[in-house]
Amino acid sequence: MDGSFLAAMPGEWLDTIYRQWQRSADSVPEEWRLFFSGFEFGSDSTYGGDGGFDEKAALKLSGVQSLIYRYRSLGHLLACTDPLSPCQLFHPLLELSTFGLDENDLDTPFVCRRFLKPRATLREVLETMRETYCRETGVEFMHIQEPDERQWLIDRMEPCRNRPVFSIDEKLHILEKLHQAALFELFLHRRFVGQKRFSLEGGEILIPVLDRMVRGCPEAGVSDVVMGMSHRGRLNVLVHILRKPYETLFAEFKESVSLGFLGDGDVKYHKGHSCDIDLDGQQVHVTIAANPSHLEAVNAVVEGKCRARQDRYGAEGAGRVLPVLIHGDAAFAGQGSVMEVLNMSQLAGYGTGGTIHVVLNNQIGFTTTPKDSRSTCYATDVAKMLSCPVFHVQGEAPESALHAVDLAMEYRRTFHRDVVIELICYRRHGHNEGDEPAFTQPKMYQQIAARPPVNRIYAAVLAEEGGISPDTLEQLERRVNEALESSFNKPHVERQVGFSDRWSSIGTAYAAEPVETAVSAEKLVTVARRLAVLPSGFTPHAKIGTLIQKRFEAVLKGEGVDWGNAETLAYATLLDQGYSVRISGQDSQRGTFNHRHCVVFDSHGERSYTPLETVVRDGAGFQAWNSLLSEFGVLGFEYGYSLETPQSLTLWEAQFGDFANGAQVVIDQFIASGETKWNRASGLVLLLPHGYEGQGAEHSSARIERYLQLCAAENMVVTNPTTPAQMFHLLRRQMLQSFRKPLVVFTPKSLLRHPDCTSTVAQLSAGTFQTCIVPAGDLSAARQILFCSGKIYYELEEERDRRSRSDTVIVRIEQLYPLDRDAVKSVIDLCSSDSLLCWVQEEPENMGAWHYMERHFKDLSASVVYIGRPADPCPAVGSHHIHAEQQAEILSRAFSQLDTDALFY
Ligand SMILES: Cc1ncc(C[n+]2csc(CCOP(=O)(O)OP(=O)(O)O)c2C)c(N)n1
Repeated sequence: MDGSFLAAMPGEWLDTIYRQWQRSADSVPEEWRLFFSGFEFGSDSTYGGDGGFDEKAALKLSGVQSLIYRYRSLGHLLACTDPLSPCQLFHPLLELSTFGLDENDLDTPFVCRRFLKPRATLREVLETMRETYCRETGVEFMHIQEPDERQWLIDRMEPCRNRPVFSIDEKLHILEKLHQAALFELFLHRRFVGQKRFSLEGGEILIPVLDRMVRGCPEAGVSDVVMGMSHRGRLNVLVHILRKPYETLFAEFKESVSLGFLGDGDVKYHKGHSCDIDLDGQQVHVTIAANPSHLEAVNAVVEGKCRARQDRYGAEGAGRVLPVLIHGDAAFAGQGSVMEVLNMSQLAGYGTGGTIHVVLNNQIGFTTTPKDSRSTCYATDVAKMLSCPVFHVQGEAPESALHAVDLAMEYRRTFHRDVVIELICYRRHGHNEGDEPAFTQPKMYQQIAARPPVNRIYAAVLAEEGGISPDTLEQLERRVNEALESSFNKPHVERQVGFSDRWSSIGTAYAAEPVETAVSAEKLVTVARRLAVLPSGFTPHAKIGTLIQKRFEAVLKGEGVDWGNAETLAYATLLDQGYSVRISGQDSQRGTFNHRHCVVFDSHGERSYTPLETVVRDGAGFQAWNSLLSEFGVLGFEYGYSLETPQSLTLWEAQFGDFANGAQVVIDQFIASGETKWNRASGLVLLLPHGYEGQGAEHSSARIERYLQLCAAENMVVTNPTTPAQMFHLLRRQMLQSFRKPLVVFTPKSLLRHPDCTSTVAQLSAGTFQTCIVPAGDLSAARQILFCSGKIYYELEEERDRRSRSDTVIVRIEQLYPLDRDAVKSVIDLCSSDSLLCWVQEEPENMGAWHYMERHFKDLSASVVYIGRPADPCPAVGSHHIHAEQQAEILSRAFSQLDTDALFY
């Protein structure tokens, strides 16, 4: 605070905050506390002798206070954390002269506020600060705005100078872990020459770090650890942390192992694993999520998995389940999904009680060095958005790293917030072992080649410290090598992968048989009545009150059940049967198009009420969350949630289906292919608003074509239902069928309020989801059949009635994949051979379901005319007027096709 700043402050305000400080120092911000204490000290008539004011002494005192503050804030800039660079000894902001101090002040005692001692010499202060913040651990924590959290950290770092004393046993354990990490890589290198393993060498410290975390679980009250990481060092983590037997991994290298399931499988360094570890009688379940190559994409999945487990454990869940994410430095700084997931940390619908992030900073990403890959000082800077501590630890200082782990575990447990540990190390080889890093980083790799591995460095440190015999040290290394050698020829035990525990009762194969999804009218009335009752004194917005009543009346009357009503009844009846339901997405509580209103708000306050919670059975729950404005992160999260919850309907809703494109990675690499790669099923539902209503390029198409392109081997189900009853049965089917496959639902927008788009209670209380809707009647009498899917059906129907075209039959394909080929075939077989067959769609020819359906029609030897918009790089036009013309043209073509040979282009 300089003089000009103070001069600009309103005197009255300054006076008020000064009085406030006098009453309670802690009630004002820290900078003001320091300022006022310096001010009073300076005005203390007893200081400086003779009742006079010693300005010089006051400035020195305030300099010492500033120095303490500055080292806590910026001491990390002098921390010696990079094994490849000499330690930095100077920083202009941390020089004594910057604080108006010099060497002559070193032995002067000063009064110190908020320091270890109330009085200390400058030398003691400086030593404490430098040892704590400028050795192997740099800490960023003064951006945290909670004074308690800062003080909490200070109290745990400064007394031990961030370097606690470890017992001999602990040191030997650390060395054993380092030997395991290092010797395992050497072993793989020797035994499986030329095979990719994404070696951890250079970053072996990761193993004792994770080991410490897992061992700290019982004390932290953690029973489950859910981890996510990419390729680097993953094999090492699998065997040494997840306890995957060496022989199983070796069998994978020898390719002498079956996948344990039918499917495509995945490379070794993407596979998941889990184990139960007994730690002095306490069980800790540790699991690592399978992940695809796309860096950082697994983060949200891990968070979703954790949250599902936490929800299962109830109130103590957040404490019991620990999410741990391991990142590469380039990926952490570069991938946007990192920020999306960090942003979930404190949100009621997505938080997991704090994630521990470990950034394995090997100072390179493939061949790119930090100067080309980030604009920030640290690879971890994005994490500071959370006001959480960041520990930067030298990658050859295992004891310091373990101290950071202990702090991180305790911090998370105390404050339920994220925490970051950056391990600054190097990568001994190229990106993979076949790559030559000297092509691009010749100097760096000369330096690395000359560097002894960390297990040797630490063994030498222990030898020098004494207290451990050379024999003991040697034996330790020998034991580690023997374990590797003896496992090489050991037969491995095949392990069933996937569909265990909560999944054991779930079928693995898709089955097309209709599922009993109907609900009796009596039951529907009972649940609808319950949904219509609001708590006493609760006054919703008048329109919402009416909507709630109308929904109930429709069920009582047995007709006029609209989309929102049917969807709500589907959830309610599933909840009533003991299933849980979780829906999340942007504005999903109300529904982007105002149709859901599953959470209602009191007009006289902030109170909200969720009627569906009243029909929940014991042990289940209903959750509806308005999500953060992210598709990639949230869809990944919900996919992760669905992996843990086979008996829960998990739904993600896109604001407009178009925006799911931001989550394409999750769709391609998890949803569509997760089961064939990893044998992990998901019953996740994607609700994707779709339909051409003249809203322009990005509010029209959910890109039906993209989902259909991803479909094969019955990996997922893609639907385009056209009636509320169909939606009701479809959602219920998702839980009641014997298997779980992701379900894509193209949901309507204008149909939500279309007068013809209603269903009767009879349609909910009988029948099931119809994959294809063929109107009753004699097909052979039809002159033309219009096949279509989705909302265009209503426009075709209206046009048909307007033109009195009883010669035309409209067939709706409600489930696009797996296609009910028999149903389509029987339409083709039953109609006359002279009938004209058309496919009508709103989407441009290169989009929508046309090319997909064309293939099926060809297989059925049916010649089908395309009617729809011409091919276009853009899904829809921007002008409402042109949209209406195009729409009219499609309808006109659909009903004039019999009289013309021309296609609509
Ligand atoms: C999204 C994405 N882009 C590119 C790649 C290709 N790729 C694999 S590893 C890697 C380097 C990652 O660097 P870093 O995060 O520092 O981890 P490291 O490999 O150095 O441990 C790259 C670019 C990928 N797998 N995923």
